[in-house]
Amino acid sequence: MKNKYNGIYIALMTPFDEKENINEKVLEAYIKYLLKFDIQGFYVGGSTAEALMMQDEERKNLFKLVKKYTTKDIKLIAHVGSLSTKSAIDMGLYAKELGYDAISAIVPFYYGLSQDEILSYYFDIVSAVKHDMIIYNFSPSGNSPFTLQTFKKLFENEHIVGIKHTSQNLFALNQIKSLGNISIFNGYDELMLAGLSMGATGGIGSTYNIMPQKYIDLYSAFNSGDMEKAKAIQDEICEIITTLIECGVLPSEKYLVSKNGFDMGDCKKPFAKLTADNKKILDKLYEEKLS
Ligand code: MN9
Repeated sequence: MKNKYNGIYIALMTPFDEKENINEKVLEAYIKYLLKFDIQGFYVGGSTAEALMMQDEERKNLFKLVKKYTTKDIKLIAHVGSLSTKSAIDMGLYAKELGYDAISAIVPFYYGLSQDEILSYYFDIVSAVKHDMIIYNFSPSGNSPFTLQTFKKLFENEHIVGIKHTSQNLFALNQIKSLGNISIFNGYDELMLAGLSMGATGGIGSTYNIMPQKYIDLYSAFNSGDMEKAKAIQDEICEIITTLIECGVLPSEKYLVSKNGFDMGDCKKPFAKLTADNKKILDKLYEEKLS
């Protein structure tokens, strides 16, 4: 049974102190708070965690801490994607040993890889780690690094059980769905309802950190066929995300979570700090729509 990861997974943020080290106390308190919501899992060490700006040892430490603080029976997916296959395998083995349910990996995004090279990256990881793998389909350039034929080959592998589809191409999501009974996570939160309509079985998102209940409600409204409610929630979400994009998504999310009492600190360099003007805009957003 490949399709076993469904529902709402928060792409967990990493709180940092002034020296850009993981703030363990805040992480523990923040996880405790998020566990009060009816979510199915955490996606750990992804884009939202700023993991691509961390060293491997720090990424592994994050896996260890999140596992330790997650005291409820929810699923944990460790993102181990790296430019280096060896690093990805090393982090994957570590996450599996810690008891993570699955691993996930972005495609190596620096060199232009051929489809065969992309295939061998994923096959090398899963044949070494032998654990469930969720492909992370995201490309900042906007073009999918994968062809449909590549997806077909990937999903024939017994370990490759799902995809986090962070792409505006929802026709592609639907085509991927037709390849087999796999778990499909919608990746762009502003397209959550559209992604579900085209076949997503859940969602993984960064903006879930600032409004988890909205995604839980949207997902359940969709599943119970209450499209009007689902659409109304999606509209609210889109309005909020428009402001986040205007101010910078990750720094804004950290600022808003900090307003909820969890001091996330600043994003790692080279992310810029929020300007005073942006903070004013976000204060207003928080008061009007998020508190
Ligand atoms: O994890 C996130 N995508 C990336 C998913 O970080 C690349 C999304 O949650 C976006 O941040 C969000 C805003 O565009 O949809």
